[in-house]
Amino acid sequence: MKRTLAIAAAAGVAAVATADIRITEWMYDGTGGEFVEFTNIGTSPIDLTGWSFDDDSRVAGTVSLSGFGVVAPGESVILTEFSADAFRTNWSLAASVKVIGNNTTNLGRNDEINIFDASNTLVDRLSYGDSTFAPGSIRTQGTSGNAFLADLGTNNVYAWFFSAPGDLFGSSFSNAGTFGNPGFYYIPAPGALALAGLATLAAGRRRR
Ligand SMILES: [Ca+2]
Ligand SMILES: [Ca+2]
Repeated sequence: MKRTLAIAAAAGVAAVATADIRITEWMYDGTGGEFVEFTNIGTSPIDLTGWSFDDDSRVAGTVSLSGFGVVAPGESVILTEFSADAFRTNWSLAASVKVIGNNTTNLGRNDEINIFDASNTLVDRLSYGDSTFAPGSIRTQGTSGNAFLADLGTNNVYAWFFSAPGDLFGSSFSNAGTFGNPGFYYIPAPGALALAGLATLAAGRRRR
């Protein structure tokens, strides 16, 4: 394992940790305050003490995420340029939703979201830029972007789509008129996808 990491580092390839924290939503600009959402998609609590965020400069330790503390399975937490209280008020979030506010390492139209664990190892990355290097991908200005579970952690911005009324993520308008679903991520129940697959298969058989 150590040898693998050393080889990856020597090759300039970012090693990706196995911790189950993923980038699950982002809005790079908006009067509701730009934000990034991280979710524990695993089945065990994860302590984010010592973890950090950076944008496209990719420097571990730039913005501390220690304030999130232990993130429970399924829990979504928020990093935003607003104050934490203003953000919760804007999106009508409960006080229990963890928000780290006043982030000054802001996101631009073409930028990157990086999270690092306490060992400064990259855990997840999303590179985006609808105009520069990913033409045709979404521009999350005032409306956030989401991706489904299977597409998380792949750094494929084309798998991301706009929050929409009635979606599985419970999207709604903020007081400022921006649209998204900070504080919640939709994780299908175990077996739900398999059941959906079987239903599709059965429907196909009936058609035949
Ligand atoms: Ca930036
Ligand atoms: Ca969300």
